[in-house]
Amino acid sequence: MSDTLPVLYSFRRCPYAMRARMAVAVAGIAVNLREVVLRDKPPSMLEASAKGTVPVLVLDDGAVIDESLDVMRWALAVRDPEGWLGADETEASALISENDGSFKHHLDRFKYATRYEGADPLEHRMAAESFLLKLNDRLSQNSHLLGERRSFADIAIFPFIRQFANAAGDFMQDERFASLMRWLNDHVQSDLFLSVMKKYPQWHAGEAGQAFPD
Ligand SMILES: N[C@@H](CCC(=O)N[C@@H](CS)C(=O)NCC(=O)O)C(=O)O
Repeated sequence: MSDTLPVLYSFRRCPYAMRARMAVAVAGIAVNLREVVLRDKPPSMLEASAKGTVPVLVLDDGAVIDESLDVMRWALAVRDPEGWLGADETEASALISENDGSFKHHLDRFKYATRYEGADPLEHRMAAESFLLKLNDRLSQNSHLLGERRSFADIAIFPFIRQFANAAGDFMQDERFASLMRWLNDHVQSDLFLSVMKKYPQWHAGEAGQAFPD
């Protein structure tokens, strides 16, 4: 594999890394993917970005992009074949800020309640509902969050809704979430998502990494 490809440090199950991988894949940008184990982060990743979160993209000129939304924007600036950046940017940012902010806060405390002292999972599930219903309302009017085609906001948000739905089980089968679940299932079963969820072994220094997308 060429040494000049950008390097993408990623973790398969991380929703932030998923959205970055989907943007890189839709743009058709070849990268060298290094699968990270979060409790055993490679020193080269920490040298590139000391905050120690995935995804991290290291470009061939050494520039580092270590926020998933920035990785998405970088990839789509190279090529945006489906026009993901064409949807209303203000609405997209408002939805993504709420997703990454309060919804993610409640998702973590619902899903991993034991990691947060005093967190009551049901309280956090209830607090997350307003965002889910807001999305459901949009999705009962259009097949995607900002219109009839998938765009930046759908891809940035659905990996987190997937995590929530996996943890919430039957709760999400309620009729109130029908449009949201239809949208979620479409994304989870999409060729794009399946293509970025292949399993790769942990990368170790000195190894070649994986050709992505393959
Ligand atoms: N704001 C960052 C958040 C990334 C993030 O928090 N990723 C998690 C994994 S899902 C992580 O790497 N956590 C570090 C750790 O668990 O050690 C982004 O959008 O890229």
